[in-house]
Amino acid sequence: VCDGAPVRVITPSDPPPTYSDPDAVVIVDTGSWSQLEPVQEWLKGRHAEAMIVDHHVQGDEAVAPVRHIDTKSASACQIVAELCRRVLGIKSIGELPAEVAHVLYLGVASDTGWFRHSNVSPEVMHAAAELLRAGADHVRLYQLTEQQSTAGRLKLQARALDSLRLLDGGRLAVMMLSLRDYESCGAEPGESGGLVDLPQTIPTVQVTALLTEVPPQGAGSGPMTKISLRSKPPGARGHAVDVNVVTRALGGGGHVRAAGARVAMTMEQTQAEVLRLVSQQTATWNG
Ligand SMILES: [Mn+2]
Repeated sequence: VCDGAPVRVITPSDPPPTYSDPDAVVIVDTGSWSQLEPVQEWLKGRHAEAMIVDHHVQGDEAVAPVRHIDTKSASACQIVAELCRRVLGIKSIGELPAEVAHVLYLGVASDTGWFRHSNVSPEVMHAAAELLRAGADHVRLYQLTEQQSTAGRLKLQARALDSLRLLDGGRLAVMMLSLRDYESCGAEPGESGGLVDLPQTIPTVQVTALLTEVPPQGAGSGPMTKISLRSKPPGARGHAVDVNVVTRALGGGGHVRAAGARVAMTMEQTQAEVLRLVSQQTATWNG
């Protein structure tokens, strides 16, 4: 995606260099220590130079002294596009350099489910139009991100769908993927992205949950489950589940419509907890 741009990717196995001494650190799309853990020590030494640009509700105030947060933005890239416009002193986002617009378009498109989710707004469509005007290659981005499936991922999708259970009177759809499922499908841990959305095609379903078994974190560690939750926006009756409330009760966080957590439980125990917390919200619904 960043073809030719001077970008360096840092991963937990390839940590940020201790010698590097940046003038500023901008943290984008998160503001919580839980998600910044691999670089937490590195960041703490650069606290005075750190800034957050984010659109999530959650965040730890201690992460950075400057926090630019707009929870109404569909995507952090939408905020970054506007900041770039101001930094460059140009009239519109449509005048951004093409290589900058290109990567920002990907953030805007993927955070809105390619302009289908409830967070789509006139503002985000306008930003997307301007990013196209600036030269974002949307066809190439779609191929690079949405048409890169593997046989393993498709088999994993079959496993997930096969595990589907409808609970809470058909309002909650739960799918589970064990470590053995990944292994037998020849799939990598990251290959379950997007699967959580699939049961939303069932009309009665209000909340979808994908529970995945987390590999043991060392000798003697107990079971761990990763939870991904999605909820549909209010329908004709005006009912909707706030999945952020559910994951917060389990030590996680996110958005009203999309949230996640990691818990020290088996997948079956996790399902019971998710069901209990979702039905707390749906119990007040009439019909
Ligand atoms: Mn985001």
